[in-house]
Amino acid sequence: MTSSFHEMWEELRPLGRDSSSGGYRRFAWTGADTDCRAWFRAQAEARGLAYELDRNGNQWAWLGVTGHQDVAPGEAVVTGSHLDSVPDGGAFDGPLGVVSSFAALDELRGRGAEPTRPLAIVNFGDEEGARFGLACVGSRLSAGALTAEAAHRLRDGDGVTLPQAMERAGHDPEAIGPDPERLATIGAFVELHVEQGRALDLSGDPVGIASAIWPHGRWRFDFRGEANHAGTTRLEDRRDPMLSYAATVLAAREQARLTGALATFGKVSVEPNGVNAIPSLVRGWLDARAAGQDTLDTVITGIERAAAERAARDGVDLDVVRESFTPVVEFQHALRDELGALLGKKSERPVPVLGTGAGHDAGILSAIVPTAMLFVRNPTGVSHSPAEAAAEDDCVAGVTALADVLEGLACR
Ligand code: HGY
Ligand code: MN
Ligand code: MN
Repeated sequence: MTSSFHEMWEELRPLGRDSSSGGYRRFAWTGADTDCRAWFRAQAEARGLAYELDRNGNQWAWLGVTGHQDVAPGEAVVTGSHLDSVPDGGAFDGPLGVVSSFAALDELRGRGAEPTRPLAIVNFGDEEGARFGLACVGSRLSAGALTAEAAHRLRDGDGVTLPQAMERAGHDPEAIGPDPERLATIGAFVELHVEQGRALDLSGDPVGIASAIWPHGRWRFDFRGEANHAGTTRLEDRRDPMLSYAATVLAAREQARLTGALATFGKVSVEPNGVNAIPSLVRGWLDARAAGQDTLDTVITGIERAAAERAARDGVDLDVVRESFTPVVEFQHALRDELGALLGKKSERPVPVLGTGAGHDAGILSAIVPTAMLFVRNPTGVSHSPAEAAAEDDCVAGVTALADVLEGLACR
């Protein structure tokens, strides 16, 4: 198993990696994404698994059946994650779950375990939403949480629409939409993921089980002022949206500090973006998350109020658009406890159960099918950065844990 993990990891490692930053740029429907998809398909075929590309561009590899059409409702056990990345992302967020899934299958075969239920590995498309601004597009479309019409309106930073990008990558954009029959085959979905925090490092455990995902969303703040000459326009004559934006960034930080939430402006675009011009438009994207819905509402209201007050002082117009939102996810207790019991058999102490502020396809699916997650220790907690890490021993422990779970769920 270790060798199959290692080989797969090495094959995947160069795909979509930027040599200057060392980070990954595996954005949906780009060449790097196509390379990752080809890798997935090759892994499936090398193992004699039945390969399927669904209407939304999610890839599936089935063991024991010729495809989802052979599977009765609730019969399948499915594992997997995603291969796309944030801009200059790390190697583990997503790929660890996909590579571990194939390695866990190899481990099961090595153990001589005989599945009594169909097993599938999935690579969900466009989990990060790095290109079109909305996370988990593949799973949302399949789950009916995003309509085809709304997806058709998505555009990337260059104005390319999602349908155009799909077409260029050889996928039919007219096919996208809900996939209830395929999802109904899933009796349990288990996503393994690198931890995006330090809870396991602090507790000294290589593997943990997810309890819940914080409610989270993305909001776009458009501050419109007036372009003018930086060297000749008196301060009192300016309508400078950069000032309103800057004050809003500070207000977001303050709201987060006061409430124990998280609020981040990580992406900004400026027009005309000239060093000697007062901007006409500053567009900033807020990512906000909190343990509870009430806290998140308080934070967003506070930030919007601060932005509106400052924009009024600056003579700037403000529009705020909520671009995406995922409510709190509480993973199914029965499945979570089953994972705890399966992993507990081999461990001297209970496997830790932890919440996370990060979003996942598992969270989207949890509204429809029983879903659980395994986390693998991240020694620094750093994620969405080239510095993201996991020790090889911990990756191996993750594969073993996933194999134990799949054996327990599917090989009885
Ligand atoms: O942004 C997120 O939470 C994620 O990692 N998709
Ligand atoms: Mn991520
Ligand atoms: Mn991820």
